[in-house]
Amino acid sequence: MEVKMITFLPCISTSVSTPAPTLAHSFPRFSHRRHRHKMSSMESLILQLHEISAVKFDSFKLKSGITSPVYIDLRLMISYPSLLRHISQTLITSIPTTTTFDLICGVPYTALPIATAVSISNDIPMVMRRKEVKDYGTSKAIEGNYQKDQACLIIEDLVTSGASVLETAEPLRAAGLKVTDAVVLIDREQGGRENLEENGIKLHAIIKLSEMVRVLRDKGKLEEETEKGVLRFLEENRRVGVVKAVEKSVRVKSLGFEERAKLAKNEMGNRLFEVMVKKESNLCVAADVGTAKELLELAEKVGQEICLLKTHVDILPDFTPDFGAKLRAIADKYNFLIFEDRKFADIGNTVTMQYEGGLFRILDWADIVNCHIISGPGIVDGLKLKGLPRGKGLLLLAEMSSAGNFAKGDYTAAAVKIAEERSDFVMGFISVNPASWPGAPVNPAFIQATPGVQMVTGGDALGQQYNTPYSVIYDRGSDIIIVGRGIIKAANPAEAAREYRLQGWDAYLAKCT
Ligand code: S5P
Repeated sequence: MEVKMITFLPCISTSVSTPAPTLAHSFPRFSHRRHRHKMSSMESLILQLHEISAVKFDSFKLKSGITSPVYIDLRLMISYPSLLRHISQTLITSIPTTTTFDLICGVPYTALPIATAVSISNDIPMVMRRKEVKDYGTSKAIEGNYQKDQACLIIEDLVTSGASVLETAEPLRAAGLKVTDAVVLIDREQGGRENLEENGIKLHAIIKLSEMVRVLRDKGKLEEETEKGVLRFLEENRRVGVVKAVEKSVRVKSLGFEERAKLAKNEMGNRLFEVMVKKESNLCVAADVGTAKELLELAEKVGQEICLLKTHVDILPDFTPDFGAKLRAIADKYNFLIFEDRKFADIGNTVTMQYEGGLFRILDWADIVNCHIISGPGIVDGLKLKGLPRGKGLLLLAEMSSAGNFAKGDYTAAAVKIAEERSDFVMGFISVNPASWPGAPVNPAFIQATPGVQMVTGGDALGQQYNTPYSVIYDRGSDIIIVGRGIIKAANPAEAAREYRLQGWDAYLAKCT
């Protein structure tokens, strides 16, 4: 392997701002001289990043699908310790003195070494946000020692839309920490600052992408054409980001669940909206426990917090014909609806029998069921034949949460069409990202319910993918969070359910204001 020799420009002094070991940290405000020092430090950082090829100029397809003339990969910095030290010192000394904090937290993964370097050289305690929450042991989303109401500064390497900073802020806030500031090495200037501001987080950026290209051009590292291309790209994409944010707020602001209840053509859809408003809950618990006995106990524990309880009745070895009546009594006591996640997928005639008969007699006790549309609209007509006269509702699986699934594009659009044509029985969808469906927003009479929800993003070993309550409700345009293991495996499911309910409801309120 070829080893490239790189000479780094001198690091800035590390002695200027080592804070006293008190709890709240802040750093001296910059004097004029410090400002000049900051400028040259920024320039030197830019040149070093360019030298190690952490910044590349070409045509790159980004995760979002857009083609960018610049690509930044800051993961490389861990191979250059003096650069990492330089970055961490520049980051921490650029925070204004008015900003005080007790702890720092790096956004996983790239900013973790930066945060660690800041923590060690400035004696500031650090906490760590887990990207994947274990479902064994302590199941903690935040690692480290902290106390409620302590202020936590978020450290990030690169901000585009600000989504990853928000994903880290959310579990920190859920754990009782205050998050009001984030410091980032590079701001791509594509709406991140505005998005974070809207969420109560002030962004302190060391390098703006536009400044970076100007410095590289001044230092002869970039052609004029390339500089212009990047600046043009930034200008166009900055606008896109802002317009999207505005569109989103206008769209979701318009209707709350109360108004949407009146639009629902399906009786059960109307009832569900009303339960949600009454209980201030958009939480559905996926009661995937081992026995009917445990399920009924769980329903008692979380009943107060939920609008829906979702069952998989075919996993209960101790199922008895009176299960439905027992669950119904608990549902009535706490005012929630029962959703049997049967995922029917057969032809119309067969599903009528599966719905009504067999061991489970789902039609007798479940308020809501769901189905795939793989077999065409006949499946919905079959279920409707049995369900509509009894006032039941149906959710169509328009998208799925598991990795590599095929429910997307035309398939999702077909589900919407089938629903529109049968809206007396179809009350909504199982969805993942309805805000991005073609023609979104979807008819607000339909309810969107989204599985794959935990306090932090991540997944399990079998392809499940998790998003946070905030991102599901606010960013992805859903209405209901469906939470299974995040609640049932928690040490205290009732408390966890309450936390999810509050987060889900706050995100809904944020959409409406
Ligand atoms: O696409 C889907 C659709 C559903 S209904 N992905 C899902 O995970 N589900 C269900 O949601 C799944 O069957 C399970 O009951 C629940 C998710 O559970 P968790 O433990 O991963 O939160």
